Amino acid sequence: MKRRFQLVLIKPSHYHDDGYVIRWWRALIPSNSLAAVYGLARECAECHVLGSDVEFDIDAIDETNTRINIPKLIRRFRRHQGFGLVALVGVQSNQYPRALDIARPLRAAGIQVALGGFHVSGCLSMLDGKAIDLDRARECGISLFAGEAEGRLDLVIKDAAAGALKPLYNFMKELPNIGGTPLPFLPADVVKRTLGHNASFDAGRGCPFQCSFCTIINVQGRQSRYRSPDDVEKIVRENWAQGIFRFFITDDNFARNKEWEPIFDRLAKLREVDKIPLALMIQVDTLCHKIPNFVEKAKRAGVTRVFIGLENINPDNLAAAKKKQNKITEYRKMLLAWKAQSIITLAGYILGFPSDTPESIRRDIAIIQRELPLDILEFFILTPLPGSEDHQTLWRKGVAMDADLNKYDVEHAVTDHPMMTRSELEAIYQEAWALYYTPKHIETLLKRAVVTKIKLASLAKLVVQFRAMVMIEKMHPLQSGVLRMRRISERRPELPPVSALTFYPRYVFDVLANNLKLLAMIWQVVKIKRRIEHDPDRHRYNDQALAPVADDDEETLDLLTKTQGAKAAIAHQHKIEDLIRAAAG
Ligand code: B12
Ligand code: SF4
Repeated sequence: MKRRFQLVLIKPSHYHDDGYVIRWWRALIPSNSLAAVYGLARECAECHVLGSDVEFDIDAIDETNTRINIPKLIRRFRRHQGFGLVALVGVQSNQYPRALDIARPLRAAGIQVALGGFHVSGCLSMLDGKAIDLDRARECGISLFAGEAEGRLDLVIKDAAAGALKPLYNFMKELPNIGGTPLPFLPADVVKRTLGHNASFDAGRGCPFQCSFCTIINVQGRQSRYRSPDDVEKIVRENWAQGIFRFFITDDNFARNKEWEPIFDRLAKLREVDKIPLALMIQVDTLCHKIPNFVEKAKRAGVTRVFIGLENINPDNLAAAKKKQNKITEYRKMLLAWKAQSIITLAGYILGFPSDTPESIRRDIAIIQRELPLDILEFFILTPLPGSEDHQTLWRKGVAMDADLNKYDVEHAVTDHPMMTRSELEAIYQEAWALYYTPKHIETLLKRAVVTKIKLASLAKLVVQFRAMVMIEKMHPLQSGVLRMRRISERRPELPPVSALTFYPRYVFDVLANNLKLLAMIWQVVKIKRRIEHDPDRHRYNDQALAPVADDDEETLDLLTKTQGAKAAIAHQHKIEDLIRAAAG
């Protein structure tokens, strides 16, 4: 009889403010970290890395949509005399406390556990090897993995099979090339537990910029490493064979992927020649429209949604975060370029930069609504995430930061702000969603969608999702899903226990109340959508945001006149234009 190595890959979720694990009947997007490690594990099994007399049983579990049944897992490992490994995959800082709670009973049962992802990698890249809380994992015998697993997972699996996992695997100094490595993949039954039947893959890693709040550059580096167009085609075809044709390309900045053009060309061929109805979402920077053909080729490749790291409209704030590449004078040009291709624009917007106040944030949101042709705005609280330069600076100076890693989810204030208390910052963060997603502005967004030929139903769905999640479920839309699942056993162990008599009535009430509120919200947006669809003048709609960029924008737009930083940015731009003119003679 062949021995069977049990490889269970778990992507942990984290605890909501209500004390329970965030888990849904259907989550938003499948985890790409899980797909990446699953793809590598599948290759290890196919190559028989443990010899020809060992077979693999591999499971991928995403806790955001699947319950981790610990007693069942323990029974399974006992049946196989502990021959296997539980890998806690893609663990972010906010997920680290939950990951340890999953690991503890497994370790107590003698099961081998390894843990990797951004928390461990970020800490080992920027801190002292102990911070933050890494010793907690070591104390219960969890093996830590820092860096990327391409070309290394077999080593961990072999050590686990020999019962000799090392306490630490640290590959932070050797970032692998990812071209030609096993491809990210998740079986259809895992993908089916998410909404919209999406798959995800990273076509590249690394970003050349140096934003001080960013962890990515310190974990994945600043050089572009990429998959080949052949690799990307294989990913698409393998998913298409399971009926999946929508993809989230997770590169933090696809515009700086050195292979963006051949990859787009190949995707365009798959759409136009092979008739795969691709629908893609990508992430880019605010200067992407300056790359010749980038936006047009994105359209041909099948991009329907683009996420832009806008972050802020005040140049002083952008400069404070070393995000000088974001030029507010280019924002309208860039957004109009995407609109011209009928692509839905989503932008990240960070609150809590040093010169932000509740008043300035309210003013800035109103300016965005009026003057920027942007569809979806996503708010985040500026957070010193472990692995970022910001965090390293505060940590070295000994500045107080919240000790609870569960709160490092970019939705909580975890350190002091010069102009606001932590609760004021959290309050304006909550208010920001309500300020942007008003019924009036939703109507404007849908009217703009008609004239820019964006499918009203697609935008309406996104608007509901972004409005509802924060207002009803008190959760960021990127953590969202359909029908929140809660179990009494998934309450955070540090919190006082709750009796079944209190838990179940509260749970039933919350599910009913929240879903009724959601239905009311959907109905409100549907009514707005229908009103617009029946308006005979809908194709003649115009407003300041949709107007072409004009020479006098810098005198008429609040975007370019309301802050000192904006005025300085305009003066700087004029100086550069003068120098270019002088150089040209
Ligand atoms: C795609 C993405 C999402 C997607 C999907 C989630 C996912 N992880 O795939 C969505 C939109 C849902 C999302 C949501 C959130 N995200 Co996100 N996301 C990303 C993004 C852009 C890519 C993730 C990815 O696929 N990376 C590529 C994979 C291959 O890298 P990896 O995860 O590090 O895994 C490699 C190694 O670490 C290693 N490895 C990983 N695990 C293990 C385990 C073992 C045992 C071994 C041996 C090796 C190993 O092998 C892998 C292959 O090399 C990253 C940024 C980034 N560049 O990674 C942010 C990032 C991970 N997200 C982040 C955050 C904060 C969030 C949210 C909390 C935001 C919010 N409030 O909504 C939520 C959390 C929701 C959730 N359930 O994850 C932060 C985490 C920072 C930190 N220090 O914790 C990041 C780093 C971005 C940032 N702002 O800095 N996210
Ligand atoms: S542009 Fe985005 S990925 Fe690049 S350094 Fe800045 S925040 Fe990080």
